[in-house]
Amino acid sequence: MGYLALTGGIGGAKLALGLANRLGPDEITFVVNTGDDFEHLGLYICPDVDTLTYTLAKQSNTKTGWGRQNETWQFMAALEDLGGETWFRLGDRDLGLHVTRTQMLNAGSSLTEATAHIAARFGIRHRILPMSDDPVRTIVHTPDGPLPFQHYFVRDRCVPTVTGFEFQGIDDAKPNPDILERLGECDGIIICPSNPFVSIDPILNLPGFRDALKNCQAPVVAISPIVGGRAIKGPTAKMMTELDIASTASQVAEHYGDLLDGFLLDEQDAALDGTLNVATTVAQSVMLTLQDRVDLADATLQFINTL
Ligand code: FO1
Repeated sequence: MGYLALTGGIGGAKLALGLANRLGPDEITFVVNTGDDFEHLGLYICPDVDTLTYTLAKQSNTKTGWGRQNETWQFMAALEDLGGETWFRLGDRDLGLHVTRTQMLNAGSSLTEATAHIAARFGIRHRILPMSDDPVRTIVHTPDGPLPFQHYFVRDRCVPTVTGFEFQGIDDAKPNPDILERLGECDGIIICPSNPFVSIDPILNLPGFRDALKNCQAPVVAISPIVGGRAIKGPTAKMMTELDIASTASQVAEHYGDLLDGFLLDEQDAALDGTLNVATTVAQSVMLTLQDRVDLADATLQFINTL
């Protein structure tokens, strides 16, 4: 049956590409966070789904980690001239994807259907499953009040102090049924090196998801997004500090708790190997090249097969 990989954001997409290089479309399915999604300029934007789509299509802007390569910005320039909102950058080619998805959703397609259509048009054969077809919106709580995720992450550049998170709509959101049926017969679940709070927790907190994970026989392995006390990319370490949690790999393992059967540490945290409440292994988890992504995928799969 193969593996399920839970991912969100740029770090997760990097490992996803390594896994997709190693495993065929029937051997691994990608479950993507949709808590970052928002309606903007009349468009339904799904950043983590799109980051993974562009990454698997090898069309992502590897400098920013999001959006497309070879992009042009005429739409943004025209919007600027007209006094529109340009804090969230939408490239001209990227815009084609958002318009297509928004049209499909307005015509009654599910997010899963729209995502599958777009992935197929990019020639991606692996399944990209939104965590749910129901809307879930991550809200970041700050001393100055709640912020929708993209306002925190992009408009305010992760500057506000985080005091907590809320996943609006999650109590009424059903996990994607395609995922639950796969959970029952998969060989392993990989929690990619994504932000545990805003990329993975929205998936884990879907009603019934955590229990389904616990009940499935397959081992669950997470790759630490924290290396040597720092996040490779994004606000994970800053969030942990602001939440009074030490920004260490061991605290990430603690955060996932008894869900994990294994935890992969970067070489810089090798001293932690064997000291946590969960089985650990050590590998290079900083992914600069495609080979690094494939090597980390290999290390992850080897590790899972020992559990
Ligand atoms: N991230 C930014 O930091 N600035 C942007 O202008 C921006 C635009 C954008 C457009 C489409 C898209 O799919 C992602 C985009 N992102 C941008 C990334 C987005 O904020 C994601 O939520 C992050 O990748 C974290 O998951």
